[in-house]
Amino acid sequence: NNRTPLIAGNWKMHKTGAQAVEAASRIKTLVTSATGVEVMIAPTFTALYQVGQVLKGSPIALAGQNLHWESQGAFTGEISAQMLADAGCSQVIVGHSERRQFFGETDETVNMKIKAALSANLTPVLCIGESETEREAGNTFSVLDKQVRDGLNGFAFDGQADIVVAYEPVWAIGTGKTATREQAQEAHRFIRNLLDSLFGKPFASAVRILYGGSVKPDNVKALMEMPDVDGALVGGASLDPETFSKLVFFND
Ligand code: G2H
Repeated sequence: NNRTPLIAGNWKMHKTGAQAVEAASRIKTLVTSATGVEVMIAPTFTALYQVGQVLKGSPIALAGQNLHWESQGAFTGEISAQMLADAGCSQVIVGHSERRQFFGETDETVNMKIKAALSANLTPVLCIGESETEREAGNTFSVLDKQVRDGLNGFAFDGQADIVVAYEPVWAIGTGKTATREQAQEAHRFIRNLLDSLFGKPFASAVRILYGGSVKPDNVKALMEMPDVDGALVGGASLDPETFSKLVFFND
């Protein structure tokens, strides 16, 4: 395939502005010689603008961790796609399992956010994944099917729109448990086939499907060798620039 791997760091609720700037500058230096791989980092909202200034002129993409679906209005505490773009973002994480679990996000709100991101020319990183109970009950594929179908409801591929999907089995997030690479590949293949049936082959063969959930330097290479694993969405291991850069150089 000709998909460019994407290594994405999700800093979650970590780092002050100064700490974020320091880490971003260090990452920028460490990954300058990386070729054939795209890098993205998602700091907190309050650090976005500053980190964007640091990353200016570098190929590292800046992303928000969430957005609201309206462009502006009386929505206290929310941030719009336009505001993320204004702060320097080109991408945004949508529907992360922590947002679904702790902040009441549903496939319907995720869908509105996907549409808002696309209309502001931000690449959404749509996060999906089953819980431990759902996997044990044998419902992994039906859960993924619903999350993809409802999350991307109304989307039509026009040859342009860039969407990234992140498969993050909830039981592997921050727990130290990683899905085996065979489990990841099986889920990724299922997602790609579904995207093919919903939006056609040109979209399905171009879309990057990232794996997320306790990705670390010692397991990234094995995961990346799987044919439908196109990158990683990394939490814990993205916080330290040296560790994160090892993920970017997964092939070395
Ligand atoms: C999954 C992942 C990043 P971690 O949430 O989105 O976090 O790598 O810490 O499991």
